[in-house]
Amino acid sequence: MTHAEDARGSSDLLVVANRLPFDLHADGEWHHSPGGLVTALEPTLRARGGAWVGWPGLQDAEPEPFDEDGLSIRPVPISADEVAAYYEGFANATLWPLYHDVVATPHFDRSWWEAYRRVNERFADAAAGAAADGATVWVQDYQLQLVPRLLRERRPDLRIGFFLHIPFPPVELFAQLPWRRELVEGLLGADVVGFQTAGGAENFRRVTTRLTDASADDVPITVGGRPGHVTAPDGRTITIGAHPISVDAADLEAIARSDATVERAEALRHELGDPRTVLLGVDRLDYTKGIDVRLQAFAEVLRDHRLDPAETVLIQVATPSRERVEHYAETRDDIELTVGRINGEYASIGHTVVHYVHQATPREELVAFFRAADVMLVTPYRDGMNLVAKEYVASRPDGGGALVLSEFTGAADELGEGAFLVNPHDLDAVADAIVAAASQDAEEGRRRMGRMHEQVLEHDVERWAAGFLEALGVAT
Ligand code: ADQ
Repeated sequence: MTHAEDARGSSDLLVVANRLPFDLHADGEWHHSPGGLVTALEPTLRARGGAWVGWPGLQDAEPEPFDEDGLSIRPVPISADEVAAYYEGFANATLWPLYHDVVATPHFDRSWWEAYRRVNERFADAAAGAAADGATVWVQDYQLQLVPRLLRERRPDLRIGFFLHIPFPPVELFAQLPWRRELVEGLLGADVVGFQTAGGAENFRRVTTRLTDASADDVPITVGGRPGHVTAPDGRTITIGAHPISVDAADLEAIARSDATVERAEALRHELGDPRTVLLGVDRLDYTKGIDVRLQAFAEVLRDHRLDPAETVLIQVATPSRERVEHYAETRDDIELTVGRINGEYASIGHTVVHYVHQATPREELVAFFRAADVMLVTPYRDGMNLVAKEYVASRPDGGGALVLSEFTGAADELGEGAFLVNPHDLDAVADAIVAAASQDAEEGRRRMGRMHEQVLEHDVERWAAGFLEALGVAT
């Protein structure tokens, strides 16, 4: 890695995201952190000598920019106080619950808003300093909704895209936000604003005309079809589209097919005591994910003797997440209490009914879990997309397994035909879906899984990135 001061102002394609594709550790070492977004965008950015603008993940650190294999890394520093107010506060205790149907009560705090604006300005400054004349900038997610406008003010020559990874709520909920107008005007600084679902895109379009002086068309917005258009008060036209994100499906399929994974999946089932049915949940530990409802439904299924606790195992993998935000600590306590209760009631010596793992798990191991699971439980109260559902489906080229999926996930729009769709607020329905999925006819199951597998293999994350960039006018 070399320092790249000379790269300033020379990038034709930039991604601006809260986090960089590298994490800076306290010992000064950088570590690559490959998530879905990084996998999808890094190759395109590297091929074009592009730049990634983001926070290195270590508060108070001010590392220098550097180049790594054709990619310019432009760190944006964030102080400890700002992490508390901008990230844990405004992003994760105001916007996150508000955008997820107020599943938890959003907290509105003026000092958090000030920090959010200040940090968004810093991201806009960094992007403005790294972009070449007429460059394309793709801004990511709810932490940076003011950046499109701030960037346009600094650099009117740029082509700016924005993609929201979480749901965009109906105007009746969004209107609670004291700074609603500033946020919408922030997003309208972009040329293209993308959402996970057609519903989210339509919610946003409605919000622009209700809360600002913009006007809009009213064509139905569809995935892969027509986008909507909003005309901003300054006369610019903004394209509003639905671009469902996906996973690196071919890679997951290859891992799932490997001998090592097949053997590991078999060994796992054996370690679990060769149960008849293995159920699985994999989530960031977040109150929106509905981990509580699936545990309750599972307990009722056992209580009502619809599945035999001696022959059934549920594995719940829950990655630690946002632990300094109050709601998250409470959610963790509730889940751990419920797991303890279910095991207290239904486990026996030598046979645990719920295996609970509160750790990040390596990708290969996760895929082995997917292959070992008869039933995957994805039950969020609201979720922008839910990549776990797609990862599970991509990991089942064998046609085995079943997916219980909340209808309030973006993924339900694409996987609804093959999954057991449920309303996660309806405990009886979740319990029924668990039983139906666990006892499905094998042939019918293969048909359902085959259909979903094909959908995800065809609509993978590379196609998502290419589709958005094409809407922005970048040939890939
Ligand atoms: P998230 O809310 O984080 O993403 P999700 O889409 O499910 O939710 O992605 C989670 C990712 O973390 C998956 O790739 C999963 O495999 C991984 N993961 C979960 N638990 C893990 C564990 N224990 N160990 C290792 N990895 C684990 C947000 C939005 C979603 C949207 C994505 C992408 O909330 O709705 O789908 O962004 O746009």
